Amino acid sequence: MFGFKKKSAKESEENTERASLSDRLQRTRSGLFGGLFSRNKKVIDNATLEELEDRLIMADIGTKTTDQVIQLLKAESKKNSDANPLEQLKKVLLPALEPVEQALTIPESDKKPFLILVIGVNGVGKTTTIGKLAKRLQNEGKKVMLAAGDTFRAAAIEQLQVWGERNKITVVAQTHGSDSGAVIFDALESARANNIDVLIADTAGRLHNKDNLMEEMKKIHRIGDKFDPDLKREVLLVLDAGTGQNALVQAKQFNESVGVDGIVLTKLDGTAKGGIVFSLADKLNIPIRFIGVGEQVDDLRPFNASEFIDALLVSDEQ
Ligand SMILES: Nc1nc2c(ncn2[C@@H]2O[C@H](COP(=O)(O)OP(=O)(O)O)[C@@H](O)[C@H]2O)c(=O)[nH]1
Ligand SMILES: [Mg+2]
Repeated sequence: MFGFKKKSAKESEENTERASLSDRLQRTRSGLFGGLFSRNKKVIDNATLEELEDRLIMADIGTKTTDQVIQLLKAESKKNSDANPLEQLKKVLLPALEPVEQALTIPESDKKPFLILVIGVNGVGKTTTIGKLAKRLQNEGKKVMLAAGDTFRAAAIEQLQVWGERNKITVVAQTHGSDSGAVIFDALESARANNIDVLIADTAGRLHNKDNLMEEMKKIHRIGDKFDPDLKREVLLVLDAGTGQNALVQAKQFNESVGVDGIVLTKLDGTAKGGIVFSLADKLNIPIRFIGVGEQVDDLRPFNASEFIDALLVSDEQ
């Protein structure tokens, strides 16, 4: 870690957390910056800049952001040539991610529940994320209910039910093949009757073809209005970081069809393509609510731009 001096107990604790985030992001980190900068090498020379440029492109950061980084870094190193290159990099990278650091907040309201509609293609980690998120909200003292809106796959309903049982969270479900909108409508009624704070609804990720999937999502969205035109909600899109530029394509499609309020970027622990977070921030500017860095229940973390960048910039030698 660069630039850290004497630490208080609290700071050391935060550092341990950050260190473990950097472990989780190890593949992206070593792909991006591994071996490029040493503490003793103060000046960023042209060869290093060229190598960095290649790596940023390889990491799916996108050409535009890559150009910005390289240009800014060139200017920065001219201005202040004995600055720590990692600090310069952080200065350049942080403004790219800060605008999408916006936490998911559940508004205090007499009119419950708040609906979180979880959408995304098959296999990105929707159901797993719902489990993690439900637990997190429960720990914050919220009453949570789940709706098994992925009626397309029987296994998806079971997966959610198992999860609900383990954590003592009610799961509203109907049989495989039933109408997803009807399940969510039922769940909304039940949640209101039971004074539930947050209803998290799972949805299907594959329906014959893309148009079909988008139509279904629109329909489900309308169910909320039908239940209560004033229903407060969050359309939460789950994306698998490992799919790189594909994640960006999916985000555009879902955003155009239903409007996305927030993104969860999963599987950052297993991929070298974590740079996609920069592309998403640059191209779409949709808040990134959480990142998924593992399969365990506490592996869903609020997205924090500074922590994320620090985790990527941990120098190899320390
Ligand atoms: N390593 C890792 N695996 C994850 C993460 N999130 C989800 N997964 C795994 O991805 C697979 C698909 O997840 P699932 O929730 O069923 O996806 P869904 O089809 O979108 O509901 C499962 O094996 C999960 O354990 C993550 O952040 N990291
Ligand atoms: Mg699922």
